[in-house]
Formats: sequence, structure tokens, C-alpha cells
Amino acid sequence: MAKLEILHYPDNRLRKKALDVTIFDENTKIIANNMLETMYQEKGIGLAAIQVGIQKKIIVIDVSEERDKPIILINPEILDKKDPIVFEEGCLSVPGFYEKVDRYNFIKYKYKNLEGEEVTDTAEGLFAVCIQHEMDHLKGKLFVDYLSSIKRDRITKKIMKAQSDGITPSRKDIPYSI
Ligand code: QAP
Ligand code: CO
Repeated sequence: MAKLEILHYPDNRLRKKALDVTIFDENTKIIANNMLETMYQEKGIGLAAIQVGIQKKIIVIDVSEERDKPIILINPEILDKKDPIVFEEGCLSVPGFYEKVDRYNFIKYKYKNLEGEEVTDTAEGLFAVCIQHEMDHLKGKLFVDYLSSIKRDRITKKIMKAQSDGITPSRKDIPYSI
């Protein structure tokens, strides 16, 4: 397995739209496993292929405390959503910044697994929010897009300054439990 390089906002490649996975082969498995390794090493709870420069609809998630329940979602679609909530989110592509975003606490969704089989399931709480966040990445959307332009501009400035200083902003007190 290999750790992949994560693109940081405002990199244009984060704005690309992911393409459907049509071939479920060894290469797809290698990408998913490398994404999991990258997510675990960076202490994330979710990662989309777009964030590592791969334009495919592949998402990895693990919201378990023990960090031992990896989930791989390919070509995901949300079928139903209910119970609006406001959730404070971060993103491995926007390191060091956390802001409140409007989401749904409950979703019904479908996806394909690594074998190409279709699965339908439900999710709630942090897991549901994480799926919504990662699915936004597949459309080239980031959580900062939900913020006021004042807040977003402030984040853009700070993150570009940090990048020019060669620093990756980070925060140790991550608000969700991992
Ligand atoms: C998306 O985000 C998410 O700033 C996944 O310094 C986040 O894994 C969905 C991370 C919250 C729902 C709720 C961020 C790690 C990880 C940072 C992440 C950082 C180190 C973010
Ligand atoms: Co993200």
C-alpha cells in the first residue's frame, strides 16, 4: 500500500467532477486501499478520490473509534434524506479549519462495493454527514462553498499564506470523536 498526496484548497483539481467507475478490477482495489492508508495516516474520517487527484467516484470512510471499520463506497447516490442538522465539519483538503454546515442527520443511499455489487443502506449522525461531505467532493464541491464569502475569503487567505510559508495548518482538538 502507498500513502497518496492530498490536494489542498484552493487547488483547481478539487473542482473536477468525478467519473463513474465502470471496471471493478485490481486497480480499483489498489486505489481504494491506498486511499484508506492515506486517510488513516492523516487521521481523517473520510476521503474522496478527487482529493488525491483521481477523478473517479470512490470514497473511503471510517468513523469508528477503533479505526478498524473501513467502508468503501463506489458510485454512491443518495436516495432519501431527512432531519436537517447543523454539523461542524473539517476536511483533509482544508487542514486546520472547521465550520458549521447544513446537512441531514439521516440518509438512505446506494453504492457499489469493490466487486461491483449494488448495496442499499441507511446512515445517521456522523456517518451520514461524512457521506454527504465526501459525495460533495465527487461534484467538485467543498464545505467552504457553503460559507459566506467573507468567511471563505478569510480561509483562502490564511491557507494560501500557510502554503507559501510551507506550513500545513492543523488543529489537534478535532471536534468530532475519532
Ligand atoms: C469530512 O474530514 C468530515 O483540519 C472528513 O488538521 C469532517 O476527515 C465529515 C482532518 C467532519 C463530517 C464531519 C482535518 C485532519 C480530517 C484537519 C476529515 C486536520 C486533520 C478531516
Ligand atoms: Co473533505
